Amino acid sequence: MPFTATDHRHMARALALAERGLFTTQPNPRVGCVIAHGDAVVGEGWHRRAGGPHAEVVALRAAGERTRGATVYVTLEPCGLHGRTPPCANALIAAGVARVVIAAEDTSQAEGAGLARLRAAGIAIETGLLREPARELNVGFFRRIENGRPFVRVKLAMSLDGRTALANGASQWITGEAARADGQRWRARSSAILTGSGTVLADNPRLTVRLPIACAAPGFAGGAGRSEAAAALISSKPPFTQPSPPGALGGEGLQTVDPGSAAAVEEVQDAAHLGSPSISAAVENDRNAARPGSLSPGSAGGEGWGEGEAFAPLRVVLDRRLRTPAGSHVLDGSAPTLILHGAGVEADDDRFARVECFAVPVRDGRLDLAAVLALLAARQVNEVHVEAGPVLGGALLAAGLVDELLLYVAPVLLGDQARPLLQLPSLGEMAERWQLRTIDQRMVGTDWRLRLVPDRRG
Ligand code: AOF
Ligand code: ZN
Repeated sequence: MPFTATDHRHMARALALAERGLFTTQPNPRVGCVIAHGDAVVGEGWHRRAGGPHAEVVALRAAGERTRGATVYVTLEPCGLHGRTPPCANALIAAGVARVVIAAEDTSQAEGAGLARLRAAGIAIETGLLREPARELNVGFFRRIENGRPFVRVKLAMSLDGRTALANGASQWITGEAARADGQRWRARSSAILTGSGTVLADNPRLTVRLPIACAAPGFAGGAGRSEAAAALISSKPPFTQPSPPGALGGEGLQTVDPGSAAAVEEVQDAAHLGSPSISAAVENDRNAARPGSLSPGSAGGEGWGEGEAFAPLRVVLDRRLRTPAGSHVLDGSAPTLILHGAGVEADDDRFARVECFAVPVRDGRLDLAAVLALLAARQVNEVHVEAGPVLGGALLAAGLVDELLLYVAPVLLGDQARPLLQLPSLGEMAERWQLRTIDQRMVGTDWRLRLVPDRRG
């Protein structure tokens, strides 16, 4: 049976709820759930953190007695396996729901037979409503489950003439404050931040998440107290819009939005504008609820996402010879940190006392990048955010391991002596050129932000 406008509206709402877990659910997926009788919503929920109740359970609790005969809209197939919490399939059966509408199938639950159990209990199951945006919201989770490696997003900042630093290495700053704040939000949604020892030596980055406080704090209401960054994000509406791929709705807005900010509301509206018209109404409904301070307890899992609740991404440094010097920020113990090095290399001092060191195979004189990603996937890393120099960025691209380039372009010129964006093998003919596809383009403050997907070559 085709999905109705009501079905679309409820699932869009479930997606907006799921997106509130953007910074907190790792390594779990972001999942939202709406329980309804026709147009009337009787319960809502979203998954907040690993170990906590799943979206369905939160929504069932909110609905109480009104679950009997209801339709459940959930952005991910209900689980049939007992993980950190009991299977949602059982809870749905016990609650007496009549119908379950699912956006995306959960490929990690193949063994769980949750759907078969629901069917056997006489519950009608329908799948695929807004599947694409639901998968987009969990790109890393699905990449890890289905491909055995994390989703790799490489962040780069360059001048208009494609340079990332002066010849002497100076690079702070090419892009403006708004672009740098935007970059922080992409860091915040990732499970790990990856760099190379060259970047550590050159820039001594912290690789921690520093979200603008006004965006992160509960009760953020925009207006006068709004941070620079939030304001910048609000003004970052695209002057023109790429045609979005079918079903890409909200992919963009939903995935970049900070659920606690007024900017979020604006960006979700962008999402609506980019995608299916059925999203707009749900987004409109979510307008006020998107602010943590205005969530009613029980309606969507209690109060919203707050400061200090965000997951701290793992800092990962590729350092084959353990060159990271004492005093580097990445060694300060302020965030979980993993230093990956070649076999047989050992530090003869206590530089690494506050971090974990781990050996990975070396290939052609470099750490084997596929092995690095497999290792991170085994540690439940969903999205990797790469902030590195031209060597590591180029090597990842050349190895076909980049899923997305997040490229900030500043309207400045650094000249031909300055350093290039990516180090890639030299090309003999144009047919060998690297082809990228633009999936989003917009202004962030005074800079451009492009999101690009490398097309596989050959
Ligand atoms: C979530 N949140 O709302 C749903 C999930 O270890 P557990 O018990 O938290 O189970 C995690 C798995 O449950 C997860 O990988 C996914 O397959 C399934 N569904 N997970 O974190 C949710 N509905
Ligand atoms: Zn579950």
